Amino acid sequence: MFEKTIAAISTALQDGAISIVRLSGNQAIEIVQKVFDRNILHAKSHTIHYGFIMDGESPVDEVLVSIFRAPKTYTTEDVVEINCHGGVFITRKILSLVLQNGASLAQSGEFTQRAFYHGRIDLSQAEAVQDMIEASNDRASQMAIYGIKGSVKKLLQPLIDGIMDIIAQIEVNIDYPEYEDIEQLTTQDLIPKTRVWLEKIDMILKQSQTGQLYKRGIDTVIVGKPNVGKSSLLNALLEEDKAIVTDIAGTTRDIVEGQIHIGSLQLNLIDTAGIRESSDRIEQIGIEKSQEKLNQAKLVILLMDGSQDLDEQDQVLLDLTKDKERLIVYNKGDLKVRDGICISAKEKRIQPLLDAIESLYEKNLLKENPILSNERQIGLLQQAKDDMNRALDAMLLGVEPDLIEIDIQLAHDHLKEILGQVHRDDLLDTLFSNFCLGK
Ligand SMILES: Nc1nc2c(ncn2[C@@H]2O[C@H](COP(=O)(O)OP(=O)(O)OP(=O)(O)O)[C@@H](O)[C@H]2O)c(=O)[nH]1
Ligand SMILES: [Mg+2]
Repeated sequence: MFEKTIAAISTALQDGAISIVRLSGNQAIEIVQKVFDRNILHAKSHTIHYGFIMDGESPVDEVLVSIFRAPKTYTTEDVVEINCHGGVFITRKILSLVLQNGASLAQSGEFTQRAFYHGRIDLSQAEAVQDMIEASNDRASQMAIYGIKGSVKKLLQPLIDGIMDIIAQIEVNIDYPEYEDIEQLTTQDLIPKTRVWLEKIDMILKQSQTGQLYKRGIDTVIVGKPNVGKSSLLNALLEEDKAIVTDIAGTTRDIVEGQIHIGSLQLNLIDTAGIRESSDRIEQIGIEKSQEKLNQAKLVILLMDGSQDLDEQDQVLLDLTKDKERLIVYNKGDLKVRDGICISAKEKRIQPLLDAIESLYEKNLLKENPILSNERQIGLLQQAKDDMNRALDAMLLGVEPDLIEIDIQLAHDHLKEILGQVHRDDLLDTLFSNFCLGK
């Protein structure tokens, strides 16, 4: 399918022990043969060969060359990998030698793109490859490996096939109304089926949205009125003195951020300016930012000064955060012990809060549930859901199946697009261009 044999450095471009120059395409073995001092033209697939890369008569590097013959390779084409010494200079030199001998420089993601075009993997699997590279925590890497193994397809294919059957039946009814032995599909038959599809789609959507939290970390904002110890808490969580702490109310005016891991959860923490009525212009801006961060946050830690009675300002914050996923936390537990989540940020006694966060998300544990792994996929599923809902609304109004078919067809297309079974080439190019070079 592809004329060109491509080559790229597949390892990070920095000095290291080993680097890999990878080639894929039907000329891969011949090209490497031109710069390698051992005969590999007839080498068996999945074998490794020791020798020297040569620039004419001069040895360039001592290497191991791995041969993978089509079709059981990453791209399904012939693939050759040259394991060389890991210096940037020598790796580039070997790459330029194979380019001089007929290979073309690969674009970002082009190896994976070929695997996709040759049908070895679907689009969701290709995306999972990049997700694995970018994974920064256990959950993210776990989701990526499920993705690589094809979990999204397993999840969606039954839905796609089921919907296809219905579309086919509607079309037969339209095309051959005179055939009496073909069952006539009525709107009444379709309604329960559509409801079941919608339920499934909804469940996958919900789980996938939770999955996103785990993958990218949970945006967590610490809010409270001034001086309750928000910055002290951030510092205690981060185990460093990142935010300024003073006994002056209104110390924090800007957003202070940091990241922590609790078990396999990742929290993207934000400390904010204490929220109160203020006439100070700078503090006002800080408070506006706090509210903006509060709106965007997935988790709110509402901090109270537990050594004092709750006042009107606390009440305002309780109201402001009541619709968010939140934990109400009493600080200054060294001065007064309280029921609920009671900590002392100053003395770095914050275990009750850590436990509360873990148990809050424990119930959502992903386990082995396959889910969609990125915004593109989730967006398409959302569109499929909207299409299905439109179809259902029309059915409930008694519209005939042949008029509803268009929405069902749209839902079907959107589901297939998740797997790349229908696609636009320009979109795919953009998608793969975000991949790593050499992947
Ligand atoms: N006793 C006691 N004092 C604390 C505790 N946590 C913070 N403080 C004190 O409370 C004061 C305010 O702490 P900060 O962490 O700056 O409070 P804040 O909520 O960030 O305040 P603003 O940035 O002004 O909104 C400081 O004097 C801290 O030392 C605690 O657990 N116990
Ligand atoms: Mg502060």
